[in-house]
Amino acid sequence: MKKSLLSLLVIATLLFAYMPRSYASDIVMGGWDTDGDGAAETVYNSDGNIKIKESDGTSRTYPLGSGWYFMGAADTNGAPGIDLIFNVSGTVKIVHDASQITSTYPMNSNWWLLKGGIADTDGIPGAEVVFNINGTLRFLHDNTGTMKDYFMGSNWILISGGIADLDGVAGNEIALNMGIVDGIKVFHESTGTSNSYTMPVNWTLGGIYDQDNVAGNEIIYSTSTGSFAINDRLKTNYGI
Ligand SMILES: [Ca+2]
Ligand SMILES: [Ca+2]
Ligand SMILES: [Ca+2]
Ligand SMILES: [Ca+2]
Repeated sequence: MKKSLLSLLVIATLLFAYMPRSYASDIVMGGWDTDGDGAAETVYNSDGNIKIKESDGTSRTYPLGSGWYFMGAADTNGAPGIDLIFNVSGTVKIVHDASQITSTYPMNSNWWLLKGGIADTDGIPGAEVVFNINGTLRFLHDNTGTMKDYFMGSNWILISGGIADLDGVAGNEIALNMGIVDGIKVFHESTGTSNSYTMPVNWTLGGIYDQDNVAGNEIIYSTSTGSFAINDRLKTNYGI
């Protein structure tokens, strides 16, 4: 009897010791150096607000409004600090913790983020955010607070891993599969131009990597007759 009472006391003490200290629903989203001072902050979803907490416990809070979805973290404005990118009910918002400014980009349309679409596409510091809006590529340049649209046609898909440096010049290109007739199109946002490559009816992507050991990645694919490389630096398509 005494022994079981003691056990209960021990259990009660342990329970008390390990009880959560507060019931606020702070959920960690990740750790990034959001203010650019060289040390990581912890970023929380705090009851629908974004809370950024320093290692010393101090914190800053950014309300976003309801119905947000975290799209990613990257330096988007080219200034020190990792910026946080959100879809807030169809509007893009970017939290800049270093300046404590939240930028808002109304999209006025249905859109979706390209896979791998948070990437530098113009060679100017800061990642762009790249969307597909009914066939139009939209580049959000947070460093200037502007967006640029380029209509690519209504029938294309991004090649898997197709946001990559393909010409050896700073900035990632966008490689699109335009279908049987139009082949592959490589879009250069830095110049607003694209190169097109005729493709056979049947081909299988092998990978996108630096095959020729010169700056820039090649698009490698196979057909029934062999293996080939699209080299956008040389604007050629040849057997390997
Ligand atoms: Ca920091
Ligand atoms: Ca850029
Ligand atoms: Ca490039
Ligand atoms: Ca190469």
